Amino acid sequence: MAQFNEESRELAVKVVYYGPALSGKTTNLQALYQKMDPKVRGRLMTLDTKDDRTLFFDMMPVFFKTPSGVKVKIKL
Ligand SMILES: Nc1nc2c(ncn2[C@@H]2O[C@H](COP(=O)(O)OP(=O)(O)O)[C@@H](O)[C@H]2O)c(=O)[nH]1
Ligand SMILES: [Mg+2]
Repeated sequence: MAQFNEESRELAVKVVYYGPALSGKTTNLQALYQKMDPKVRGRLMTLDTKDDRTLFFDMMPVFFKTPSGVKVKIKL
């Protein structure tokens, strides 16, 4: 999902990946968090889903501004 607000020049992007339990979704997000510049990444929110896999998801916001002045907000 991507939305661009021309007035505020903000681009909001949401990237959702889904897959079976234990297929590496959380591990993937943790690896991205480790590699990402702390200046652009928000808090990695993970919930331990060992007991109840279907209810929860992980989320990491990423924020930065492009050289042309567009504010980019990504939710992974
Ligand atoms: N061999 C291998 N194991 C992985 C890989 N990615 C994740 N795992 C392991 O698979 C298990 C489940 O991963 P997890 O990220 O919790 O899966 P999720 O349920 O999709 O979030 C963990 O024990 C991980 O260490 C991978 O690329 N290779
Ligand atoms: Mg997980």
